[in-house]
This record gives sequence, C-alpha cells and structure tokens, in this order.
Amino acid sequence: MYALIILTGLLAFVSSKPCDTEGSTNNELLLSLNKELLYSVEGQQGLPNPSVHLALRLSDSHNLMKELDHRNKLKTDLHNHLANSLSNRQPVTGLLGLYALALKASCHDLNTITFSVKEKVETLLTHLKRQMEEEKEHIAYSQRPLTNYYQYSLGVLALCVSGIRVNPHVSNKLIKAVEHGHIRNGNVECVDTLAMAGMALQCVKEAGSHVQNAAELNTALKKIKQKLLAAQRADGHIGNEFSTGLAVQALLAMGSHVEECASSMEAMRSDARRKTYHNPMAISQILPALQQKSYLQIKSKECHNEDDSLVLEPREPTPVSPSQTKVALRVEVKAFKRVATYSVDVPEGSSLLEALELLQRKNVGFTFEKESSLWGHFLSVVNGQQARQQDRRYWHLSSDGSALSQGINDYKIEAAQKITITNTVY
Ligand code: B12
Repeated sequence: MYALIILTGLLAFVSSKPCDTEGSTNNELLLSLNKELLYSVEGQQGLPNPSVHLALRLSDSHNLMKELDHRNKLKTDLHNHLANSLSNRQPVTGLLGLYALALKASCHDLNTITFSVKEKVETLLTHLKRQMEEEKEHIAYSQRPLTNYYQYSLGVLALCVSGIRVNPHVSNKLIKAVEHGHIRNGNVECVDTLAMAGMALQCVKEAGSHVQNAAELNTALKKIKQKLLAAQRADGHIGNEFSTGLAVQALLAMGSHVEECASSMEAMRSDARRKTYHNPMAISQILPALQQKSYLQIKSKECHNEDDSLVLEPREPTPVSPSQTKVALRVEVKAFKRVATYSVDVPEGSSLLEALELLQRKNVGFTFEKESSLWGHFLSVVNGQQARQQDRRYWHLSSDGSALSQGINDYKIEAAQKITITNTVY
C-alpha cells in the first residue's frame, strides 16, 4: 500500500515537470544563466537594462540586494534617459513599456513614478498611454506604428499587466495587424513580434476589457499560436535561437502545456550549454521561458518570502590575447546599386565590430558609425551614409549570402568569408 502511494506520488511529480528530465543538471544550467545576468548588471556599461531586471525578478532564485541596487539604477539612469527622450518628443514606447514591466516585477507602485516634461508632471503610465495613442494614430494614416509592432505590443502588455484598461481602439490595431499579416520584418513573418503580440493580446483577453470584439480577439490569438507552431523547426527552435524564448513564453501564456514546448526548451538548453546566449539581452528573454514562465505572470507577482540564496563568486576578468592566426575577410558594401569591396586580414575569433574597426584604420575609404541599444552596438552609418529609422532603412548584415542572426558585437569571424552590408528597406 505504502509502495503504491510513493509510486503514485513519484509519477505525479514526474508528470508535473515533464521538461525537467535531467533534474539537477537543468537547475545548474538555470542558475548559471541567472548568475550571468547578475554579472552583467555588475559590469554594466551604458544604461541599466530593464529587460534584464524583468528576467531577474521573474526568476526562482534571487540576490535581493543586487536586484534592489539595479532597480535604483533604473529609477535614476534609465529614468533620466527616458525623461530626455520624452522632452525631445522621441518615440520610446518599447523602452517605457519595459521600464514599467521591470518596476511592476519589483512590486513597485507605478503611480509614484513620474516624469516632468515641459514643466508638466505626469505618471509613467500616463506617458505610456499617450505614446500608444500616438502610435495608433500613426498606424491609422500610414499602416505602421511610429516604432514597430514589437514595441507597440510591449506597450499594450505593460499597460495591461499594470492593471490599466487598454483602449479597445489600441488593442484593435494590433488585432488587425495580426489578421492582415502585418507583423513582419521586410517580407518575413517576425516570430519575436508575434510572440510579444500574443502575450499582449492574451493579457487583454484575461483582463476582460475587450468584450465587444471578443471573437476577433480570439481569432487573432489562434492565428498567432498557429504561426508560432508553424515556425517551429525540426531542431525545436521557433524562428531562430534568439526568438525561441519569447515564442515559448507566448505559447505558455496562451495556454499551451509545457509538454508541447519540450523540444523548444531542449533546443534552448542545448544552445545555452554551447554558450550561444552570452548577450545579457538574449539571456533575459530565454530564462523566463526555461523556468516555464512568461511576462504575463508579472501581473500577479507578489514580492514576499522570496528566495535570497543567489551568491556571486568574484570573477577575475580572463585576459584574451588576439589569436596569431589571421583570416581573410572581404567586406562588401551595397547601397542603391553601388557596390564597394574591401579586404582585411583579421585575427581569428575577432568580433565583426573589431574587424570593421581594423578595416577603418587601414584608411581605404571604409568608415562606419554605431549606436548603442539594449542588444549592443547597432550599425547605423556606413561610408557616411545613414540607414535611418525614419526612412525605414537599415544596414542589413550577411555572411556568404546568409543573414547574420547576431549583430556586430557578437558575431565572431572564425573563418575566411565575405560580409555583405546592404542598405535595406524594412
Ligand atoms: C524590430 C527589430 C529590428 C528592426 C529595428 C528598427 C525598427 N524600428 O523597427 C530592424 C529591421 C532594423 C532590425 C535589424 C536587425 N536585427 Co533586429 N530585431 C527587431 C526586434 C523584432 C525588435 C527590436 C525592438 O524594437 N526592441 C524593443 C526596444 C525597446 O529595445 P531597443 O534595444 O531600444 O530596440 C532597438 C534595438 O534593438 C535595435 N535593433 C534591432 N535589431 C537589432 C539587432 C542588433 C544585433 C542590435 C545591436 C540592435 C538591434 O533596433 C531597435 C529599435 O530602435 C528584435 C526582437 C527581439 N527579440 O528583441 C530583433 C532582433 C534584436 N534583431 C536581430 C538581428 C539579428 C538583427 C540584424 C543583425 C539582422 C541582420 N542580419 O542584419 C539587424 C541589425 C543590423 C545592424 N545594422 O546592426 C536579433 C538579434 C539577435 C542577437 N543575438 O543579436 C533579434 C533578437 C531577432 C532575432 N530573433 O533574431 N531589427
């Protein structure tokens, strides 16, 4: 009898954690990702990252002192940056949304967060609502948001999890974009954006505020789920390595069982073991998914009796000396039917950024500029030509004809190749 009870208990435990097949090895992996995020906060250059804060707060393990420090940095450094952007009337929908989500995940009272713009003091959520209205107006006359649908979705999600009723006209624009297949980057469907839209619309559905168009809302959610499942590759990734985390979060939020995501979870764990995720932004998007959580859970997050066991061992910086082996790199710049080609030998394992800096120093006519973002350096100007967001253009990166899935910071030159940088419309 006792044996039967123990066996039933064990079976229930195993079946309630279907993805946790390797038990402690998985926990170690999650802990190491969690620690990487905390190290990134310690050694942070530039603005504190609200997406990293969000992931730290959603995690099962915490270092509450370091998280509090980081929250304070968000409330000063990121806050000031946002205040400046708002004063200059720059659209900052996504960043405002992430800031609100990060503070909500710390159980911070959002009504106490205010910005003073042109001597008028208004709360963060009032500003976010206004940004969403401006985005909506922009969609109405130009069929696209001021920023993009990823940020539009972040805005809806942030308002919704903060308990604000999202204007049905605002959520409707997102529903229509899904219905008409407008959630894309150029001519390909954008998995990351579909995932963010899925979480945003699921939140709206659960809030019960979208009663008039409930059928349309359900159809959009169904369509997003179908598209995410259709984007799953044979190796388990949904889209690519970097969209799988958000896609799994969205599927879980939309009611998929953890078992249905098992192969995607395994794909991310394999990526993590081979250190694919070293960019803190990438870790911040996959860690909640690997812990079977989604951004929707911030809505009901409570901050008492939290674990406080995460300890960071001091880490000596490992000096990396450039490799003696050189690889031949060709760089092709394509802009409006003009093509310029350059050659440079770079130490094996250099980042593309280091390679471009080397090429620039050769004074052969190649120049570039970069802008910082949450993902690192974004290539913005090449040979004096800016691919501007206002014109919906950017410098697209590819290697031997295949689009890069990482930016200039993270992509490493391991073998001879041709990098093509193309001025592209999106
Ligand atoms: C929209 C988008 C774009 C748009 C951004 C412009 C716009 N206004 O819409 C465009 C089409 C220009 C773009 C370009 C690229 N993108 Co992109 N992009 C996104 C997406 C879907 C949302 C970004 C966003 O708005 N975030 C919200 C705001 C609040 O954060 P932010 O940091 O302030 O946002 C800015 C930066 O993220 C920047 N940006 C966008 N993409 C990238 C990529 C890199 C590497 C960097 C450094 C910056 C950057 O543009 C954003 C708007 O200004 C993300 C998805 C995701 N999971 O994050 C992918 C994503 C960030 N992009 C990605 C990639 C690979 C690229 C490209 C390198 C593709 C290529 N082969 O050329 C290029 C960048 C090349 C360059 N010049 O440096 C990857 C990055 C993965 C990684 N490990 O680095 C992501 C995660 C998509 C994916 N799953 O593969 N992207």
